[in-house]
Amino acid sequence: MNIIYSDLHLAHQPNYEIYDGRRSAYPEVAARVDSIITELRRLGIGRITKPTHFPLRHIYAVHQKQYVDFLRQCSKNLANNEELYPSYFISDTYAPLTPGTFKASLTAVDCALSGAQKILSGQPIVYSLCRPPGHHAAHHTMGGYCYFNNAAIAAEFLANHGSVAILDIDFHHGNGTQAAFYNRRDVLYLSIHADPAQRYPYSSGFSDECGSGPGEGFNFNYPLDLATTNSQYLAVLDSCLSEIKKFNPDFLVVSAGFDTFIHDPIGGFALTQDVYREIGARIGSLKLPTLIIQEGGYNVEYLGKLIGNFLSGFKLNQGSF
Ligand code: Q9C
Ligand code: ZN
Repeated sequence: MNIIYSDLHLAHQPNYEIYDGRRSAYPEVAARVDSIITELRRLGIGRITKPTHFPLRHIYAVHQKQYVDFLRQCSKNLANNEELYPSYFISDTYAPLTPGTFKASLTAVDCALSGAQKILSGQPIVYSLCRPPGHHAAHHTMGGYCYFNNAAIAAEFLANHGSVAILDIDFHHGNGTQAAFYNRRDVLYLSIHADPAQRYPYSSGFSDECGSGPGEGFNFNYPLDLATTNSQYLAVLDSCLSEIKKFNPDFLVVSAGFDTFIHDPIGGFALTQDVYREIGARIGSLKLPTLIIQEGGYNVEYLGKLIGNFLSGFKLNQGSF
């Protein structure tokens, strides 16, 4: 298994988010990556390589050019330690721009695309350790700790070579990813997440959002109760997996968030650490070429362990098919 990682994410370290009108601690911290990489090194389960750089046109396939230009220019013009919430381009108050945001976000995209490239060249599983995460970023909006939609950009890249299913297991609905492929039938989107009536992003992720036009029937949302247990979660995962089998894609992209963990500080179903091995194993049993993209997960102490479990289970079951 290949693991794509770069330390350039360190350029992005916001000091605060605005929650309920007040400044509060920013949960999407750089230490998340240390937690992950330390555990993956300890387990020795993959070969860690740096991303290569890809041209901006891959980002323009998902995001508006003015939005990309704005992010670049704005990051450049900010003073040290300054954080900006640019009204036209934001969907909420959880994604500030800082001087290093553009560079870090571009690196996260490079991690995703480098992973996709490896999948195209025949690797069965790649884990792209993207930070910042991406699935809330839409055509011209940042939000929910996300700036560029790493998973959507990688899926679009893979879609030039075959059909793609995106399975989003972050605690939050991937509103940006859903929107990117809502009217497409060559890219299936499925998401298991907290009921948006109760949790972020509030305005999408309901079960009646099924796709539109030619994409009707190619979008699946599974909103769940906050008290969801391991066995309830696995049953819903199985429904997703049977939809994916029916669709029979050439590639699978997993938007892998670990904020579903019971002790996550901002998310959290009732899922315990061992279930991630089983979640990985079941997804791996599809035996599809799979690109795993890191999304959320904010319990820094456990995060590495959760991902280690997930990838170990995945690898064990997928084998090298
Ligand atoms: N103080 C991802 O997991 N809610 N984004 C903030 C907590 C925003 C999560 C409220 C959650 C965004 C990628
Ligand atoms: Zn999340």
